[in-house]
Amino acid sequence: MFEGLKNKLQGIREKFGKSIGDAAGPDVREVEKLVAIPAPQPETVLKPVLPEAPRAPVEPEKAVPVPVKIVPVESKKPEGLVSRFKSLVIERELVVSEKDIEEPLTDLEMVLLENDVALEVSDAILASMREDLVGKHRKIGTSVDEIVSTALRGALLRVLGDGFDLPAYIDSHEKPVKILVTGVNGTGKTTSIAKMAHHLMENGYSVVLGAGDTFRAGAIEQIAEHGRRLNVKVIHHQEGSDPAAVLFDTVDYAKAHGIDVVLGDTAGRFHNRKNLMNQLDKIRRVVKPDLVVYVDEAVAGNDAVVRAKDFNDLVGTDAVMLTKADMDSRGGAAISIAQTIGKPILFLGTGQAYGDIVPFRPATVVDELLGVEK
Ligand SMILES: Nc1nc2c(ncn2[C@@H]2O[C@H](COP(=O)(O)OP(=O)(O)OP(=O)(O)O)[C@@H](O)[C@H]2O)c(=O)[nH]1
Ligand SMILES: [Mg+2]
Repeated sequence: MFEGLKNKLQGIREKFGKSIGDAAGPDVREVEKLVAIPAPQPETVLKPVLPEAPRAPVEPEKAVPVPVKIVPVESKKPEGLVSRFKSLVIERELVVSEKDIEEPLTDLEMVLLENDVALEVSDAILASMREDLVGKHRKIGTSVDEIVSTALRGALLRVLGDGFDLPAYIDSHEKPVKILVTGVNGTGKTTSIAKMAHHLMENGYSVVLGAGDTFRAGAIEQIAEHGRRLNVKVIHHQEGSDPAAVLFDTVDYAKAHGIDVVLGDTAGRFHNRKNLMNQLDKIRRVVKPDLVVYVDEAVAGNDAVVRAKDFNDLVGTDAVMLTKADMDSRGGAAISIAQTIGKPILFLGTGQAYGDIVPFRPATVVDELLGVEK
C-alpha cells in the first residue's frame, strides 16, 4: 500500500537530513574560531542567534522560543574568552533557517504533487514542515532524522485529521444506525457494503442490507449473493423500483427485528447526472440516514478527491471509504480527502475478500508511510 510514495518520502527525509546537517556542520567550526568578542549582557548576547522569522504563520505556543535557557549555561563560563554566545548556541543548539531547507521543501512539494496529493493539502504539509523546523532551537546531539520525521509525521497527521471510530459511533447512537453508501459507478460500493457488514458482525453488531441499486442490471442479485454468503438478510424489490422505498423498508425491517445497523446500497452515479442526484436527495429525505458514506477508489487519485468534493457539495457526505488501496502506490487520495472535504476517512478497502477492510487510523497510516516498524 502506497509503496511509491513511501519510497519517495524516505528519499525526502534523507534530503532534509543532509541539508540540516550541512547547515550545522560548517557553522560549528567557523564559530569556534571566533575570539575576542567582549562578553556582553546576556540579552545582547542572545539577540544575534534569534532565528529568522518563519514565513508561515505560527501558533503562539509554537512561536520561536526566546533562548533564555541558554543564559545559565553561558553564565557559568568565564567572561571575555571566545565569542561566547555563538560558541554556546552552536555547541548546544542548532537553529534551522528557511534557506537551509528550501531545497528539500521544494523536493517534498514535487513528490506530493506527483503522487496526486491535492495542491491545498501539499501546501498545508509544507507550511507545517516550515512551522516545525524553521527557527526552532534544536539540541545538537538529537538525531537529525528524528527531527525531520517528527515534523513530517506531524504534518501528515494534521491533514489526515482524527479518523472516525465507527463502533463508538454505533454504541452511542439510537438503533438502527442507518448508513447510506454513495459514489460513482464501479468504485466498489456494493463490495464495501459486504465488507462493512462482515466487519461489523465480527465486532458483534447485527446488520441488514438494503438493495438500493434498482437501476443496474444484476445489481440486486449481486448484493443478494453477498447476503447469502455472509448469512445476512437483504431487503430488495424489483429491478427499476424506487430505491427510497426499498431502503425505507430495510429500515422498517431493522426496527422490527432489533437490528443494529442498516447498510443501504445505491446505484453508481456521476455528480453531473441531475436526475440521479435528485434521486439520492429523495433517498436522503425518506430514509434520513445517520451516516452517508461516500465510496471511491484510492487508485483514482486526484479524480477521487474532486468527485468526493462534488458529492459532498451536492448531497452531503459524513465519511469516506477508499477502496482498492491495495492497488494504490501513490496514496494521494488517502492523504488529501479528509482535508479537502473536511470529512474523515472511515475505512480503506485493501482487496477483494470480505476481510480486506481496514479502519482508517491516521497514526497507523503515517507509521506505514514513514516505514515505522510495528
Ligand atoms: N482490489 C480491490 N478490488 C476491489 C476493492 N473493492 C472493490 N473491488 C472490486 O471492484 C469491482 C467493483 O466493485 P462493486 O462493489 O461492484 O462496485 P460498485 O461501486 O458497487 O459498482 P456499481 O454498482 O456498478 O456502481 C469488483 O470487481 C470488486 O471486487 C478493493 O478494495 N480492492
Ligand atoms: Mg454496486
